[in-house]
Formats: sequence, structure tokens, C-alpha cells
Amino acid sequence: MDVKIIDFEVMGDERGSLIALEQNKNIPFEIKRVYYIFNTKEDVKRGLHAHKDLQQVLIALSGSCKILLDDGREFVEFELNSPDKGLFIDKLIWREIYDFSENCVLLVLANEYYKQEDYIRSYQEFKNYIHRVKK
Ligand code: T46
Repeated sequence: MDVKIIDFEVMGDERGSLIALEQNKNIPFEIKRVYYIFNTKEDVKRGLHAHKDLQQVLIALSGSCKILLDDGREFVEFELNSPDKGLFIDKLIWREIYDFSENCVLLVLANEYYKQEDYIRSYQEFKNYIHRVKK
């Protein structure tokens, strides 16, 4: 599955820590959009969609959450709980995000502007779509 954890270099000194994110360096694409998810209520699931083209990197700047990824063949679950780890998610992967801690701030870097038409919001439609494009 085209997903991977990226370990960011922490530039720490006696004052604390700093991480720099740079497009086409430790972020494997050109960054066109940044958004963050916070104040997520208990027992809420976010995501529940796939993207036709979008690539993203997710970073839990604070707190934690879990992410289930599904490329139509296999499932993999990650827990994000550290600001020095990013989760790269390629296009055509169904995602569900849950178990947000109260203090979770999830930063997302994306390689494209927001486009509603890039979303596949039905799981059955996702399965049909990947069957068409991947055969
Ligand atoms: C993803 C997961 C990790 C915008 O207007 N611009 C934006 O860039 C985004 C991402 C969202 N919105 C609006 C659309 C909705 O009215 O913000 C509202 C909440 O978005 P959504 O329901 O898509 O949020 P999530 O958390 O289910 O999904 C988001 C991203 O949409 C998605 O690409 O992978 O975070």
C-alpha cells in the first residue's frame, strides 16, 4: 500500500524542539494546502472517503488519533501520537480517522487545493473506481 511513516529530524537544543517541513524534501510533494483538525468530539469518525488524485501527509502536532487505511486489497492501522512523525497517504486510499484524544491537533499537508470533485465518499464507489483504474 502506498502509505509510509516519515520520521522528521528534530532540531532540539536546551530551549526545546523544532521541526522544519520542506516541500520535495522531507515532504514528498509540492505543498499547495495546509489545514488542521482540532476540537474533535468524542467517538467521532472523520474521513470516510478516498481521493482520486490527492496526496497528503498527516502529523499529530499534539495528542493522538488512529487512522485506518484501505487500498481495496488490504487494511492497515496507524496511531499518530508524536509531532516528529508524518503519515504519507497516496491517492486512492480509503481513510477513517478516529479515537481522537481531547487535545489532538492533526496537521495535514496536501499537494492540491480543495476540490470537492476529487472526493469519493461511498465505499462501493471507491471499490468500483479502483477496479476500473487499476486493472
Ligand atoms: C482528509 C482528512 C484527513 C474546506 O473548505 N477546505 C478544505 O481544505 C478541507 C479539508 C475541508 N473543507 C471543508 C469541507 C467541509 O465543509 O471543511 C469541512 C470539513 O471537511 P471534511 O468533512 O472533508 O473533513 P474530514 O476531517 O472528514 O476530512 C478531511 C479532508 O477533507 C480529507 O481530505 O483526508 O481530513
